[in-house]
Amino acid sequence: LFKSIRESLSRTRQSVFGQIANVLGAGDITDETWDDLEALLIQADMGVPTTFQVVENLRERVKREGIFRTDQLLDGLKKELRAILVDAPVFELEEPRLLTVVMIVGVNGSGKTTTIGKLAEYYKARGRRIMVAAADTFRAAAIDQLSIWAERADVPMIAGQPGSDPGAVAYDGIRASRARGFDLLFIDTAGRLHTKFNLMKELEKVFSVCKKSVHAAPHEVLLVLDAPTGQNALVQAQKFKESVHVTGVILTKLDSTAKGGMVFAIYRELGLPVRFIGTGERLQDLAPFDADQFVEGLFEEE
Ligand SMILES: Nc1nc2c(ncn2[C@@H]2O[C@H](COP(=O)(O)OP(=O)(O)OP(=O)(O)O)[C@@H](O)[C@H]2O)c(=O)[nH]1
Ligand SMILES: [Mg+2]
Repeated sequence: LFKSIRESLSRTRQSVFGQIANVLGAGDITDETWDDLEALLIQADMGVPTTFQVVENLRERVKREGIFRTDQLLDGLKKELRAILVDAPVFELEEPRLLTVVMIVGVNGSGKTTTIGKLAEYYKARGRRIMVAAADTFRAAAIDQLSIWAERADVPMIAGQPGSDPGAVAYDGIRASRARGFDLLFIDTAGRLHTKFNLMKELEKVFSVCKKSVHAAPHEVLLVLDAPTGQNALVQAQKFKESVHVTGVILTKLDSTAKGGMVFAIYRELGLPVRFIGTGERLQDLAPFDADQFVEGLFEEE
């Protein structure tokens, strides 16, 4: 059974957003109300600039709508939170074409390889013909790890020798997908040494191989961010954005953290849509992101 976004928000809800409803007990709105709200949102890992914007917009809304009691605030807060999650552009991964190429990038341990297994399972169930390519060639174990997930999802994998050129593996993946009629290729990449120029250069190479080999490829470059790392993940994200054209985020391990507020910072500060949420360690623990469900899930028990 697939775990829902709401279920994986239970820690975030219990430790922070659930408290907001309590803080907004009946009474008149005062300066203290705004201070308390601000403190809670920052505690939710929403980031300072995003928190300020939400609170500022809510204050304007309150003025406009003539609201003066705290227990009337929650509804407006939900609307302001929802407004941060602007509608995403078309998800190219789901557009019909002969071959869709998707690069999966992110620091080591963020959940790239696991997520590729989950994505393969998810899209296979939707009738796609999927192949995966092991372009994380830095570690010998990385290839084995992807092959375990490929086997679980029952999809074929293309790999090279450990230490071989990641661009060549990506190229082989593209060629094999075409030759065998697969329409969706996920490319796993290395995550080590993200502060060194080397890794970013490798990613750029993989990117340019995709670009040269398939029209408009890579069609998506999905950055895997580890929710428990909170605001640090945003700093990493900027580095990846500087070297490859990142098109979206997959936020993993939401189930094991209270830092769900990060989603708002991803939209507002990185300007990237969240496409999927990692909800656990199993093959099925992946949920497509839904902004309405997400905002409701922050406040409501199942
Ligand atoms: N709870 C939870 N754990 C997850 C989730 N996604 C991944 N993990 C765990 O995170 C750990 C790292 O996952 P990997 O897929 O190996 O990460 P990676 O980015 O490929 O790491 P490198 O190959 O070292 O760069 C594993 O123990 C996974 O089980 C998730 O959504 N929830
Ligand atoms: Mg990996």
